[in-house]
Amino acid sequence: MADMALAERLDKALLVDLLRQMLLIRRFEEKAAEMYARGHIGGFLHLYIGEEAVAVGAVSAMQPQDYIVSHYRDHGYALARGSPPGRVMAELFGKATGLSRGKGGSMHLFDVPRGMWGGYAIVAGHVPLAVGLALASKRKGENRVAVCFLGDGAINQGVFFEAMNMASLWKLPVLFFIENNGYGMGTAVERAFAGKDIYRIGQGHNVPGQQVDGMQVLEVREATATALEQVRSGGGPRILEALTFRFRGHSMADPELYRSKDEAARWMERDPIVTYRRYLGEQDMLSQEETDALEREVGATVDEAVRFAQESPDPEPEALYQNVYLD
Ligand SMILES: Cc1ncc(C[n+]2csc(CCOP(=O)(O)OP(=O)(O)O)c2C)c(N)n1
Ligand SMILES: [Mg+2]
Repeated sequence: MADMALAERLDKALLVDLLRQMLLIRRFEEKAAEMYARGHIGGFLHLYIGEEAVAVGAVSAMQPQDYIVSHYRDHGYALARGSPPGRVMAELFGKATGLSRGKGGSMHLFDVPRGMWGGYAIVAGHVPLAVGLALASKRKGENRVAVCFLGDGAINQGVFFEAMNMASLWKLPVLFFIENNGYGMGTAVERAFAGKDIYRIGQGHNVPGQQVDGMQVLEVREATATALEQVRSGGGPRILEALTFRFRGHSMADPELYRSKDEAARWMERDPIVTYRRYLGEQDMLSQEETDALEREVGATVDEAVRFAQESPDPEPEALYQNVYLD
């Protein structure tokens, strides 16, 4: 890995914690898939497996006051931001103890005290919301950056350009974090995007962009930190494009006929967790015993999250009328 110089600047506890977070997201979602298959989770479930280095690297570079506004493949951001796994699982189960009180489900995770402002299902519909938060931050003189995560499928929506234009015109503190996993549902990015480099999509609006390897957590972290610094210092919005791949289908019901097994296998060889764990081992940062202990700890956390979700009550019928309008 080319991370050596990056790793030398970080202490061991942080380096290991990044692995722990990626493992937590992976094991959490493997369990969620199982719970879905067993009928405990209804509606849609979009797994993030394979993309963990993006959420963990990016979120670890954010400050606590910053906002996350994300697309619907959102479990990784909430978990990386420190939302309790039990409450995230309970939301997937539609329980009253869920992060969004059981009303949102997998695609609508909200944890406002931790700066997680959703989880949105309408492709690119959340981009203006992120820009709105950035506008509020600027007007109030707050030091808060809105980090808007969107997929490669969202960049061709008109609303993305409208919102980006406004953000650039008014120099708003927003980072457009484009998670390019190669596909929007079953459509390859080359079949949907007429341009060549997504990270340059903001050029005409004076929004600089950069590309990063989304399979390497330390590189994502470093690139995000640099971009955030520039945005925070008043330079206006920026774009970061992370190249990554989802190892599972678009959602739980996807026969994956649009991509080859070879392509998936090539990306899986670069599994962000496997490569990073190997790297930490090579650097004498993590022994086999420590790795095993980490796996056990994460496994116990996920089991506990499922227990919490299963034992939690359904929302009361009256909850249907709550939080619909502002009182
Ligand atoms: C406005 C709108 N159009 C279509 C859809 C249906 N849809 C759901 S996900 C998706 C693909 C989005 O792909 P991308 O942004 O690359 O995110 P990924 O699933 O790859 O993470 C589409 C077209 C939608 N939810 N919203
Ligand atoms: Mg995509």
